[in-house]
Amino acid sequence: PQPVLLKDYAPPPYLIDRVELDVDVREPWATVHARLAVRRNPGSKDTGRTLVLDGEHIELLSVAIDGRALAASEYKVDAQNLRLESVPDAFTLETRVRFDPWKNTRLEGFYATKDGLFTQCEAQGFRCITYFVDRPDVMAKYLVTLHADKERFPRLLANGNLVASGDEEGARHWARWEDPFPKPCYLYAMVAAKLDLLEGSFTTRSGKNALLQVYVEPGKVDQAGFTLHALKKAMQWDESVFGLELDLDRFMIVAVGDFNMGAMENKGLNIFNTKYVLARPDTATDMDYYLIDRVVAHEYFHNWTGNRVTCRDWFQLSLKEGLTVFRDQEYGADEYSRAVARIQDVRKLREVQFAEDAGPMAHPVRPDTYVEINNFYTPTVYDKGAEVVRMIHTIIGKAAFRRGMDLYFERHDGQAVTCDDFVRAMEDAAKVDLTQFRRWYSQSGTPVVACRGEYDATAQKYTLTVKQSCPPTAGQPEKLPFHIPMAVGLVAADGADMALRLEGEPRAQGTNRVLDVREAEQRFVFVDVPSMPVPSLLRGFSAPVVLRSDWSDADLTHLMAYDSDAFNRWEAGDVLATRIILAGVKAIQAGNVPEIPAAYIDAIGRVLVNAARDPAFAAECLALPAESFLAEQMDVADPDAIHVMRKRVIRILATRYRTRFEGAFRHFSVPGAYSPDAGAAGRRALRNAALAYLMELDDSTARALTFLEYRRAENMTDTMAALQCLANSSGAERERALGMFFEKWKDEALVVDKWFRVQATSELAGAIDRVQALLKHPAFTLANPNRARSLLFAFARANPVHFHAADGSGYRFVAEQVVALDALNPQIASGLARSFDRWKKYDAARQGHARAALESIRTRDALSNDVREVVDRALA
Ligand code: B3K
Ligand code: ZN
Repeated sequence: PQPVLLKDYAPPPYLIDRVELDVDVREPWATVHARLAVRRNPGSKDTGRTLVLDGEHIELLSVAIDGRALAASEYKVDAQNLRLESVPDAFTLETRVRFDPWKNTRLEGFYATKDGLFTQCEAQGFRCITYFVDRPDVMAKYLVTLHADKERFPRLLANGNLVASGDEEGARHWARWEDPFPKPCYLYAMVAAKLDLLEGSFTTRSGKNALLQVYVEPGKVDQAGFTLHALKKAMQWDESVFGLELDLDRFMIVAVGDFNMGAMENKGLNIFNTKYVLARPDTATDMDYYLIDRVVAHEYFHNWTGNRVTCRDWFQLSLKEGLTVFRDQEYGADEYSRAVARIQDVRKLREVQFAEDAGPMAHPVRPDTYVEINNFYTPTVYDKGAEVVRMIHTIIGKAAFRRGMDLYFERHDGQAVTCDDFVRAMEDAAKVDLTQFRRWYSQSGTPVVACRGEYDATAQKYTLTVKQSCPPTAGQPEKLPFHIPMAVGLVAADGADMALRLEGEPRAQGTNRVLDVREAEQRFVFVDVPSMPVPSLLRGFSAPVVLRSDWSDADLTHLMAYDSDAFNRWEAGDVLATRIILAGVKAIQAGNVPEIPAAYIDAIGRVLVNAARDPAFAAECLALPAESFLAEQMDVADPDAIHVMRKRVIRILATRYRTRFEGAFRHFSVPGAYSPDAGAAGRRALRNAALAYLMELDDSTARALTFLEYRRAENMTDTMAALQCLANSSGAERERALGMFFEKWKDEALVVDKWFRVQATSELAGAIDRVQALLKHPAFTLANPNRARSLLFAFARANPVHFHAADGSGYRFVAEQVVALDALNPQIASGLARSFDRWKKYDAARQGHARAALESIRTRDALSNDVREVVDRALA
């Protein structure tokens, strides 16, 4: 297949203003009758008279123009398109198609699951429902009528408002929905299913009463309450922070167990993976609750950033995704702990997005080419895209950012626009020039910012020299300097922030300020600096860059203790831990005994002593950098030595502070009824971090403590924390706990997913054999994406020491599963194939095994475009 290029964008020659669908469900068929109001696009330069519609996996039954049925000779149809020659300037096009939703294992378009039929149209699934001009710059108003068996499919839902419904012959019924807002077809949704319902309401600030509905599989309403609560919080937040309110009379969330991703923001009818809807204290962890809150907010926020203002083309995906992630991050920061939320988001960005940006799938936030658009719903488009929006916020400030958002909606409501339109609204509202800043949208790769500080005691000056560079990435050998907002402070020996005055300024301006780094090399001279400071750089992680600085270990422990920026207090510890582990890895490789500086051990001791001030933050400080992150820091990654050294640090800390960890485990218990709020979750996080340290000693006392905890735990957070420790331990408690867990939860799919995951990520020897055995477990199926993720993705992404086994067994196994999955569901298969992204980071022998595994995928015929693009790029 030919790649699609951004530079080839042209407006559509024909527009569709109105869509009437009549959908009839009668197993095995869904029959769709579409009436489309089509007209020439006055904005198109194309003067041809051919209308090309997209359509895949559907069988064309009839075509008519303005009521006249066309003969087969009057159109051309193939596996991708329906072509009509010499069409009028404006006309009504009618088509009838049918397809079998029960055979749709791709979970794209309209597909059947155990409780009924659901849609997923983004990015290009609508073409699997009817013939259409399937691109986001074609926006239409929809009127949809659904017909189905009443007993089997009691709920008939589509976007917008219910306008009529009734019974019809053969024990069937129908419902008609009208969406008053024009929308791109990727936001289309319909559901015909048997579901239970939880309802609520929300009065918007302009006084409109909106009906809120959460639909879940029968018997699960007791797990839907938190989602309804989160939806109301998100509605409230968007009104108060951005002045945005719901524009519909009704907002629906439907949960489905078979879903390719997290959730989907279809207008007025969001469809969610059950993982981001269902929660009860005994089935969901604190992290599950937190993610539900963020995802519900994210999808709701899309109603304005994505739906009211949408993307002109798929290269602009970050226009809605980067902006909406930024919005859900801010929501999370306001609802929970800002510092902890930021630490977690940055950890993920650096573990996953930085690796993507350094690998074969590297692409700009606004990609300029793709083969399969579904491969570009990436950490770069989402999370780096959010960082780019955050940098604009940092550069122009909160008030100007809000004016920019207002201007963006004023200009573009109801339109399909570009990332550049967004930046222009921000520029115009703030009266700043973001010309250079726009390079963040077009250049891929993670910039490296190297800082060197020099103190001149006589002149009382501190000079910070900042050099930026960006490594070459796929298709981009050279980069131009970025505009980088760098938030900094200078920390004095007593721990206080110094007043900051740059040379040439009349007076000091606060103790925390944002430097505009624009050149390849730039100097910032601070004056009136009374003593040698320790610089606190890139506070709050103000730009998505790799920061290098010449801090000593003592500088870092000073920042850990005193930095007024909480993120940088955590970051100093993370930098120091990374330094120690990487030095230890070198020592191990050279056959020496690694050393751990006493200053670091003492600093962790202080974290424990002060933990009560902010338990959630302390828990983050106790979590060492991930193995995957450490691997990225090496020229040739050594997964075994990283694993050994990282564990050694944990064990040394556990031995040294055993009493303190035991004390923390007892002290930070959470009495009373379970609540997922930040305070209670933070105490549990600390307590369970302490337990994990103790279990690293893997002696009988620790195992007994953990097993007891496993049995007495009353919520899933504590249960899973204990089970995870036991799954990594060699004692007999392991099998007992795993057996008890499965027996108790075998009917709760999301909990069974946890059971698979905890085994797939176990670091014990023989992991791969156990994973292979679990493939044959009666509860395992490749057809359910959550289940596939819980076993296969967990192994390939979160068990580095076994995935990268030196004999290549991990690679071979995952390659086989990519092929097996591809036959069912290309999107999920291609996600798994991306586990090979960083294969060139490893030694020659591992590279040989990885290459062979990738080749074994590539030589299969009937490979999907999704997997082919990923594998071709990896092998290029
Ligand atoms: N917009 C959807 C993602 C669609 C993915 C298509 N492969 C969910 C979200 O970002 O909110
Ligand atoms: Zn989104």
